[in-house]
Amino acid sequence: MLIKQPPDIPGSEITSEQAFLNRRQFMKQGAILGAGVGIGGTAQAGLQADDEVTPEAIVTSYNNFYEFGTDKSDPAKYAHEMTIDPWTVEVSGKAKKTGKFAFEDIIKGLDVEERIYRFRCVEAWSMVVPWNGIPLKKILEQFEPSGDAKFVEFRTLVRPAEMRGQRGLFSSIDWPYLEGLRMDEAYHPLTLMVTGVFGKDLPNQNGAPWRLMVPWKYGFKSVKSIVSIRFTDRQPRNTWQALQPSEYGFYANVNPEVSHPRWSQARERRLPSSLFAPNWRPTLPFNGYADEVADLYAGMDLSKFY
Ligand SMILES: Nc1nc2c(c(=O)[nH]1)N[C@H]1C(S)=C(S)[C@@H](COP(=O)(O)O)O[C@H]1N2
Ligand SMILES: [Mo]
Repeated sequence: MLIKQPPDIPGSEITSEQAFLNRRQFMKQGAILGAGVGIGGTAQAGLQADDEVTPEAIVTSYNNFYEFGTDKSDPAKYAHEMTIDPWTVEVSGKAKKTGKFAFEDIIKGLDVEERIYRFRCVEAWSMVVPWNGIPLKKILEQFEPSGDAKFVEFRTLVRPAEMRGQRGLFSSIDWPYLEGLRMDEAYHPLTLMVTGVFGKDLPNQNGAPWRLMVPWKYGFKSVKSIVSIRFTDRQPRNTWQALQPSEYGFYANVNPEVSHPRWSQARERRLPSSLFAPNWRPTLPFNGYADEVADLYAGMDLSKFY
């Protein structure tokens, strides 16, 4: 993912003693958590028996949000500089209702659900995160997309004055950060527009006030701090694909059999993980959600559509 620093170098690992302590603390709470945060229906789809929720301190401090810098610790340090109120979202393209909308008007009246999802970054680390959010379908339907809307595209805020990673020529990313989904992926019941985490408002570093979450795809699909939703008949050219098409595609479905050109995707480091005790585990097809989503890709060669 990273351009100036390969993802497998030890410096990017969480090595602190605190991380170990958090993990041990968490394991002690595991039994309580299993009983107390039991949730039904699709909320637990894909979770494996040994999945434990990643400590909140890690979820909110080990981030990728290049608008604030490329180091994992940069977003937590600098994302508070981003103003999220007021927040306006522009809806455009192939839909009946388009225009500029206040964020709170879009989500008004829609139920926020808790979904505990496995989360797998293309860099081969992973977490388990209790997100709060609204099924994307419920949000998009309000705009009445037309029949020829085959894809939906999302863009992140561009505001260099508040987003230091967008200043200057250091970054090779052509802002805004852009991502897209096929409409059937966007309407899948697992696809969530996230507004919170651990039962609280989403911290800026995690993509406030709202960000996408598609649990069977690599993390880069889950675009943060969205200000634009566009319905289109053409497959969007997403940021990482534009940057490095041989390494990142449009689909980005988690797939242990398709290696990244620079590393294997067969296994992942479940955080907290340290240099001395790397918490490796096998990566699962579609990140463990194959039963729910494999049908979406029936007949497609997933080594070609990566
Ligand atoms: N706008 C924007 N969205 C983004 C990114 C980014 O750099 N900018 N990074 C992506 C990547 S690579 C990952 S792994 C996830 C990280 O989400 P988290 O920090 O909440 O764990 O956000 C994704 N969304
Ligand atoms: Mo990522």
